[in-house]
Amino acid sequence: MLFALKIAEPLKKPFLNLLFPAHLLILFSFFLLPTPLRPADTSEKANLVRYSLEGEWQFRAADHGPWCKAKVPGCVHTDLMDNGLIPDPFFRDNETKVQWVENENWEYRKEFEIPDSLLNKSHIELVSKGLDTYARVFINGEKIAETDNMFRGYRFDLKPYLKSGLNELRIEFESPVKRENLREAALPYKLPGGAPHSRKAPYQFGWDWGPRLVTSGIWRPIYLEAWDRSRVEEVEVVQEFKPKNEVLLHLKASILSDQSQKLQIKAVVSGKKKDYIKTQPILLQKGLNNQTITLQITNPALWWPNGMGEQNLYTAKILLYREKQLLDSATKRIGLRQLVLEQKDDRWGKSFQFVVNGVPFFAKGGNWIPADSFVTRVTRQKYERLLKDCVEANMNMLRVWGGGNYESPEFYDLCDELGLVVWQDFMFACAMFPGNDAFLENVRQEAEYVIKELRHHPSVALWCGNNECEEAWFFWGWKEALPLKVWEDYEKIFHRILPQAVETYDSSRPYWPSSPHSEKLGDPRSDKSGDMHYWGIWHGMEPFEEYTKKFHRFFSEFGFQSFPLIETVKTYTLPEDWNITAPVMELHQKHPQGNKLILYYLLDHYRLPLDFENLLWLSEILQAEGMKIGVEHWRSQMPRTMGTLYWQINDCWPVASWSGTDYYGTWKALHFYAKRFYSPVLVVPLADGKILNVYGISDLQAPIDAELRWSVQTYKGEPIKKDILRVKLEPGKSQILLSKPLDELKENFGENEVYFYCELNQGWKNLSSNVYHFSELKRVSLPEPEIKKEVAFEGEKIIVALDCQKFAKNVYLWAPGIKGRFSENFFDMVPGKKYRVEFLPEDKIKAILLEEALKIKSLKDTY
Ligand code: BMA
Repeated sequence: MLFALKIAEPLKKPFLNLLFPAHLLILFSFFLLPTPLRPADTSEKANLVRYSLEGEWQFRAADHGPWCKAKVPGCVHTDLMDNGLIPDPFFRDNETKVQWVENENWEYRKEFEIPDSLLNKSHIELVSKGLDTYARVFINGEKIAETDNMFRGYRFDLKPYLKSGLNELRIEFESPVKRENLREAALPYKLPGGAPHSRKAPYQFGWDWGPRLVTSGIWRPIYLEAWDRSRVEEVEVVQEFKPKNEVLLHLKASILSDQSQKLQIKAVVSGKKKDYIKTQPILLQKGLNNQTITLQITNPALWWPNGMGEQNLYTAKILLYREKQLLDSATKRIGLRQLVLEQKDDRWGKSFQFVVNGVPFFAKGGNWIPADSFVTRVTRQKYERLLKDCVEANMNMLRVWGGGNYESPEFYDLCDELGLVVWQDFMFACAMFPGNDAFLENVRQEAEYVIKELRHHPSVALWCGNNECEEAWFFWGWKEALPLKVWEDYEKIFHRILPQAVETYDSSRPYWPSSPHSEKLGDPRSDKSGDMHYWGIWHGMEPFEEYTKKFHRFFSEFGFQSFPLIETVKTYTLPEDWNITAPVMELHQKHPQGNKLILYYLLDHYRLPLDFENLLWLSEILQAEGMKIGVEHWRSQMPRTMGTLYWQINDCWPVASWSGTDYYGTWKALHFYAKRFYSPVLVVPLADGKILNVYGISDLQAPIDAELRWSVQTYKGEPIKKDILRVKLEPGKSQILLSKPLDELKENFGENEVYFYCELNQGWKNLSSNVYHFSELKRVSLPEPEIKKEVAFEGEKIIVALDCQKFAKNVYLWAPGIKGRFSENFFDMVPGKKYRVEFLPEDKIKAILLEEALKIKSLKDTY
């Protein structure tokens, strides 16, 4: 929930002659050399050719200053940084020093030579996949287009404007803030939200975890396409599941033709084992033509979410021929699966669960925000690392939150490959929007474009209208403060335009108007149906235990903040900033009450840490423990609750936030905890009044026989009692394996003297283990655990073997100076057990180096 959008006042901009001193003029003048164009995609010898316009461009503050070197795709902030013209906005308080950038108009240009072979083509078009945001496009000085939506792709006819030899493409970007203000001034009332009149990533305007960095630029691919006669405009692949293990694939091609003509169309679907091919003649009329080719796939290899089976993928290709000559082709990678959102009446209200290939599954994951304030810096490697880390934490679903961007194609490709189901919001968050015709048409076209871009991805499960706009209207005082017209405009967008777009372009996927939302409009907090954002904890200052009193059907948001660890804090601070109330640390805390809330909760559970570094560290444990309470309770309640997506997976800059992995991808305690609380088989001790229930929860698809071992021990290491039980865990179920009165378990010991430990094993394999504390840990005098460690190579792997004499809470391993991560961290150790942790180095290292650098601490060492 966004209680206060912090919108920083722009600082005065420095004089532009300071920004562009004369010596830079000379320095940058050699960039004026034109770049010869090369075909971007030479693998296919089709008539249609594509020429990339990416790479080196020039930019300047519009109308003045020298042209400087720019990188496309990119944005004005990264270009200014690369030219040394602004400091890194992430360092210390530099964010405040670069605010002037948003008030400038910027222009980008590129000169390129056109080969005659290209000019001879009957059609030459400029294709842009993203211009951020208010752009005017000029070719050889002539204005050919104006755009006002960063989320839409555009195609412009260039044929009439291009000439032989040198051409110039120039794109002007008007200050988004100025244009937003103009649009705002045209309405008699002020709409709530960051920049509701602009179709531009909302988080750029500042969020409660993100800086205000309102940028401009050519942020997605841009290229020329030249073709004759005909091209494939679009392919939709519709799956029809048949009995007897068959799927009919309907490849619906839209083909553009500049004349009446007879061509050949070929459809090819390729799986791992087999290709399915069909060729047929096609009679085209001038204009857009639709043709469907159906292929029958036998014994389909299905696509499954992570943890449920393989992520089998097929490619579906449409090729267009004129006699032997390939004119154009289009390929989509798909996965064969039935993935539905099931909402059926049941004894608690109405279910809200995802069902894949007939199997319901508990959604385990979190909310994804853009991985950088400047998303053009996010490489495929960065996506891959973050998403693989989600898989490693046993997640199967991510929500792409509506205040960021529609993610780049790599993101969805990786989700397809890794089995991460995507809950996709449309990009509307915590705001109300205008309802004039131009805005509505812009939204309609955006939805059409985005749906067509993403609909072939098997990972995408659902389209959701917005983030918290319905909730805000009914619960944040907006309904009372704003005219009814604002709600009518809301209904136009979220109850008409967007669902219609989903119905028209992607009818097999569900549309959900808002997150949160329930069966009854205006009741987004219902625990009977729909999804829920539960923020009583954190924003509402309720204790963590409140989670265990909530039984909503699907938690699409809940969360708690923490600081990043000292290594990350060092990247944006100087030693003089190392205090959470120092101005730089406060600037990197965007929630107005954030630091207070962390301390408020911390004092309930833990002793005050020794120093700054330990406070950062302990805040992560506090956060992780909070999330653990929620998730373990909700998993124990399945099938009443069928999903937990915590807020939030990642960060867009180094900051105190709700994230489980920080800006650099470093796992916070939460991500390690998630790996455990999202494990496919989970053992959970949960107190219910005076009884301790031990739940066994299985997300597996077959029953398993396991062994439940439990014990009560003193923190000092004396065993009190223990037992072993044989249990059968049913697939997709949560069951109580053991119930005992708390008093009986702890006997005559004080509640701060003993703890309860349990584990589920299958043969030698430990499936899950857990600890229950009878008291808050601040009341427990934790003993010195006497941890022994040994570092050794096992084959290629570097393993740290550990054991302890006495109970150890939140054992933490780190190795200063060595890049890499431990497979487990922030874990508890009980005496008598051996622990093995793998070190995953970023570069090859010798075990001895790790042994020398390895450090270990636990909760005991923080106070
Ligand atoms: C959620 C999100 C964001 C916000 C977060 C923390 O509701 O939708 O708006 O960043 O809460 O306040």
